[in-house]
Amino acid sequence: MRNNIIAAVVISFIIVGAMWGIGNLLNPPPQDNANRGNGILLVAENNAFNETNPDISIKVNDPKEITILNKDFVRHDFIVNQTGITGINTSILFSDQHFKAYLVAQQPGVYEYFCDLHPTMRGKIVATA
Ligand SMILES: [Cu+2]
Repeated sequence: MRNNIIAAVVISFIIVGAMWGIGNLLNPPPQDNANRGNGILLVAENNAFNETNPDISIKVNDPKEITILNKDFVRHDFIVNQTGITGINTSILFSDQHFKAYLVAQQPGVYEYFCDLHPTMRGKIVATA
């Protein structure tokens, strides 16, 4: 009887472990994907994007995949809303949520990205022809 209980517990651990492993294979965390190809990863943490709110360079009419990942304890969002570039609004991202979009500029220029909740979280998107 006691051995049966121990066996059941051990088997449960093995099953849960296997499911976790399979789940990670099928749906890898976004960090693993974001730097593949020409994608951009912006991590919101400590009230900044990638620590320094870096400039993002793109080419006009050349869509660039962008992933915004909230690794913070507080909520963030990510907004682009100017004429000449396709708008992005992630809405509120809670901890560990991410959002994928494409940056697409129709006209050369310097645009702004920002978090609506934190005035220090803003940076530039530089679109060249
Ligand atoms: Cu924010």
